[in-house]
Amino acid sequence: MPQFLNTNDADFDTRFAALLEMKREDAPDVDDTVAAIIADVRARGDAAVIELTAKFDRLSLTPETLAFTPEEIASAIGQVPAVERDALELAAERIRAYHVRQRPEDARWTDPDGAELGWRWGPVSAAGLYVPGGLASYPSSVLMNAIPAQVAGVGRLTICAPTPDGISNPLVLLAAHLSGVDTIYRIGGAQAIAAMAYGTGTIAPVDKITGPGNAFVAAAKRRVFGKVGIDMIAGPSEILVIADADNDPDWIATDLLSQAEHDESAQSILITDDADFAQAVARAVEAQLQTLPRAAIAGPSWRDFGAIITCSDLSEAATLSDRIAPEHLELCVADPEALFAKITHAGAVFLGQWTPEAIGDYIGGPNHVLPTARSARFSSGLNVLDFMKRTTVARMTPAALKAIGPAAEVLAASEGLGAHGASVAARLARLNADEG
Ligand code: HSO
Ligand code: ZN
Repeated sequence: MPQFLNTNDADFDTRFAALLEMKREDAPDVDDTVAAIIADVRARGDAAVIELTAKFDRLSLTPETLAFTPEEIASAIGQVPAVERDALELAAERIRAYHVRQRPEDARWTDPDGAELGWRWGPVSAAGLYVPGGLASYPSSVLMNAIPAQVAGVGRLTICAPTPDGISNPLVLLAAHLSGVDTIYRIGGAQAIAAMAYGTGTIAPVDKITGPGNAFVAAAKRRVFGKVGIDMIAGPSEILVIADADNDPDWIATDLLSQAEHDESAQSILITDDADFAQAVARAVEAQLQTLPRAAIAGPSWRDFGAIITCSDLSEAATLSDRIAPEHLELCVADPEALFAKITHAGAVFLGQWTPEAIGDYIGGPNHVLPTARSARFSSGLNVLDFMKRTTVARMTPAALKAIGPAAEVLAASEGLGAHGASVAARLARLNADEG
């Protein structure tokens, strides 16, 4: 059974605070191992990557076979059934169309002092995407990571995807192909992150690394940060559903389970203003868990971290939601726009009962790489800007320098930085002389 909370209960504040503080993941301490792997890859390049891949993935490679050949990619893609290919193509198209709208504008203007100012956006030169192996090898996540990079104009896109025992997922290769990535290395773990960050004889280094991974990958990303940029370190998935009584309890139950089935540490929460509906959803979840294929994952997640909160009205629901700052927020209420207006912190919002969160995971268009663990308070989902940087630009005319230069001289003197002041003063002196 999940936790049941009611905002009218005397102990609500304490219990809600405990829910927010709940520690869901015990990250194993792999940092020393990861540090050694990174050092090894830096020192020995390809040889280290090949040895570590043989050890962890039971796969024997040479520098020539580190990457899939175009023929291998084409033949794997050829195995994908047409329905799956069509669905993935539609997803890629829709995700691209959404992300194209995120392309930022450059700016240039002349201010009242005559200074020309602005900024110019440009892509990072090369990005590396990590695609985990095993259970969480999601083709949809390949699209969600690679397409924003491609739309940003990143020149070179590389993927690292482990293939334990040589087994790869054809849909991952197809998703890579649809996102314009043609260099795919069959390596994973901390060694893949190190190879992308520092480069090896065969693997060219990148400037930004994104994509989810296990504890080793997360620790490696933290360690190479600074040498390269990284995206967020993703935690287990979360969903918060705010629903009024005018919903089918079965639909809401499935929505809650849709994120619970990702991970035993995932968290699904329902907030409703109707106590009977709360009970109906709880019963529906239990019933569905009897037959859900991934009940062995969703069940523990729901039991250990799930919660059903009954509140007095939807405004109160919005306030609680903001304190949770969920990764995904479904607003299954009569007027979802009005409720959305009251929400400040959420990674992605799904309006109305016809918008299950799974639409956002696959096909809606917005990105599914989203801030978890309450980080929606200060960060956003993966987007085109994550693969771009902004260069500022300034140009002075003589008149502009005359207008604002003297203040720079004053500030330079107050900081004791003589050359700073002199570089302005020299130009102002020339202007005064030319005029004089
Ligand atoms: N809901 C997950 C993403 C995902 N779902 C991939 C299905 N496949 C994290 O936001
Ligand atoms: Zn999902």
